[in-house]
Amino acid sequence: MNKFPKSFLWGASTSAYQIEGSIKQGGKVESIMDTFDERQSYPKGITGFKTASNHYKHWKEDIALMAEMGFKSYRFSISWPRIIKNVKGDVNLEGIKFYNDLIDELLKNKIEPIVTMFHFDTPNFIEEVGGLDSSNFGKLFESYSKVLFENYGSKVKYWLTINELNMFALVGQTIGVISENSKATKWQIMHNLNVAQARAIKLCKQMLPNAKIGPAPNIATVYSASSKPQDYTAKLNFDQLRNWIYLDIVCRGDYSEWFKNFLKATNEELFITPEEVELLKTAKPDFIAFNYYSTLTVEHATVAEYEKSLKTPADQQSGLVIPGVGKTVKNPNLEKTQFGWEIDSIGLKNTLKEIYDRYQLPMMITENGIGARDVLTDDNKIHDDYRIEYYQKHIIAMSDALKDGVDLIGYTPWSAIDLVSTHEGIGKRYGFVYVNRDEFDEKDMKRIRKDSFYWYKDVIKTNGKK
Ligand code: BGP
Repeated sequence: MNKFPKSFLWGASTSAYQIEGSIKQGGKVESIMDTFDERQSYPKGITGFKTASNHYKHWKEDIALMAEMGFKSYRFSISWPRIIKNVKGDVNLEGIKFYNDLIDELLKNKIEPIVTMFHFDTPNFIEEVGGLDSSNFGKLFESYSKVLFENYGSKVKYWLTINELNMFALVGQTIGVISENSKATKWQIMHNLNVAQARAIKLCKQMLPNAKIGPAPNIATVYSASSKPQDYTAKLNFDQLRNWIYLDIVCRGDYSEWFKNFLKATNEELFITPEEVELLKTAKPDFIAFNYYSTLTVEHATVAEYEKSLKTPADQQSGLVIPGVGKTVKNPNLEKTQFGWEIDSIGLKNTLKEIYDRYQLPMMITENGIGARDVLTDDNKIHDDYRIEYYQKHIIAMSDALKDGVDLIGYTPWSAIDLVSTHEGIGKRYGFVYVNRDEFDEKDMKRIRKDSFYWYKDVIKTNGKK
């Protein structure tokens, strides 16, 4: 018997730059992701963010499909460059209207909007004042947050600050979120993002006392590749640099002693003002949202190995090396997706328990899912039994964690409908709904329900009983 509470927020997730398309329409200005095709090291031209799933035009149809699946919630991101036009903060009213209509349509369908305020698509105008390297980033993020809270605060209860803040520091280059002009260290960028996040949380508390706001990093249990003490040490350190430092700062209000020592040991220094120290102390979240795809297995790595690894870029789930700390290796005990990401549903249960144990805050899983090369049959069907199997196992793991007492309030897997992968194009599909386009040919964008669509509909209807 499963343990999902009646109010459980079943739904799914997307992000603006990966689904909307229409990057030059509706008054949207350029973001760092709009030019990713030209900058990335993967095959050029496959990312397709320019058109993506053209949700900008198909949003009503897409929400109707979510309603048909019985979604209780929908986690989407608002595109900062669709809302703010320039460094002065001028507001794009067309952009405001787009999300207003979308939110109204969700509410009409009794779907709770869960809004990510910033999901990788930094507006390019921020470069004029130093981009992510500068503390100006946080100031501009706060002004943008104010516009969101003013316009949508009466309708949106759940706010997520920054998607996968940890990935900026860890794999920023691979997924294209760090500008080529950036000169700051990854830890300074992380700090500037932490301050931006704290500014948004503080403002939210002031402006919207009934709203709930939280961070949304990618968190994953870390295994030691062996029982060698060196590998276990790598596991402990990796845990910190991959997971905890990003949650400790926001939940506990200060960088941990571990992180301060790490900076000393690596001769790095953060530029932090006394005002920032105060701000970080006070801006506490109401819940923790996190994205989970798989666990990581690590072994000790030398600095030389790190240098070597720079030639093969890491992504969110594999190939990560932290100099002198550790590197991820394959886990022989786990199955893999077509794209080599390991599948570990027990790891999800453990990750939930680890987070809850450490912070005792309500949690939401805001991403989880399987990227695959789905095949459209001649009679327009997608038999994605592998996706159903993946979700089935992860839902059991969530139920088990609930039985063990964790406070989990929602699940919005990735993704509601097909969209463009961060760095592997439209060929890597995640949705419950197929969007008819391929890597090199934009077809009609027709939406087709996958087998997993009907399966998930039943899961929601029975509150996870399947
Ligand atoms: C997360 C991101 C998403 C998403 C997902 C899957 O890190 O928050 O934006 O795309 O990973 O990754 P990918 O698209 O690379 O397969």
